[in-house]
Amino acid sequence: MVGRDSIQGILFQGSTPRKNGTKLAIKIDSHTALVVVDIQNDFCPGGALAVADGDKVVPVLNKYIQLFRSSGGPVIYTRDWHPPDHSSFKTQGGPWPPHCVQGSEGAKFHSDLLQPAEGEIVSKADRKDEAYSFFQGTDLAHRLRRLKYRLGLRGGIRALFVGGLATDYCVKETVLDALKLGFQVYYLDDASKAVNVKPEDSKLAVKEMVSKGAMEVSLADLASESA
Ligand code: VGL
Ligand code: ZN
Repeated sequence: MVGRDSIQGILFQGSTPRKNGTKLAIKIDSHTALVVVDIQNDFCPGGALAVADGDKVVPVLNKYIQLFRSSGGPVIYTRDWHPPDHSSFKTQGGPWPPHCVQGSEGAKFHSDLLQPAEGEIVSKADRKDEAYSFFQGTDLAHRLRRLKYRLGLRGGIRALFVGGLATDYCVKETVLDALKLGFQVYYLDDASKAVNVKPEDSKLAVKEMVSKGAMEVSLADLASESA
């Protein structure tokens, strides 16, 4: 049954009641942006910093991308985009094997991912310093503000849906910064996988995001209904 809070178009409706007993209902429209985090070859099986089952999120993210495209919600693709001597590389005393080197095959988006349109890509950690959040050292916040004017939006972008690789690094830090900036943030649990340097890292990351105000959601929570 369609409740009295239903709104025209696509509803984001929790199939299970949330903590306060209410169901979630959020319309995906031009005020809601999707952030597809680092779906790059190096984070997928066979890559330099492979996340277990990293490629499994590709078809799921493609569904979110199609949903946002058909609902008028902006889509942003982020990428880890390091110089060959990046400070996070073991060769430079950092914690990671060299990965996502600018222009390399490993830095390319997974070939099954619905590819970005021109202007939808945000690159980070493209100089010496490490950054896990896509709000750090990038123009992402500025771009989200600019979308408001380009789309003629009253109120601008209010909510961000964030999913991808990896839950315990770039997804988490991007979500936490987005919350600090005042966005409503939805963490896409079915579209994210963790590095899990320690096996419990994924769980801890989700716990932290949720405790700071993000909502954990999946495609199964999506329903399409009309008023
Ligand atoms: C990432 C480790 C190193 C990520 C990037 O995208 O989560 N993780 N660089
Ligand atoms: Zn990196």
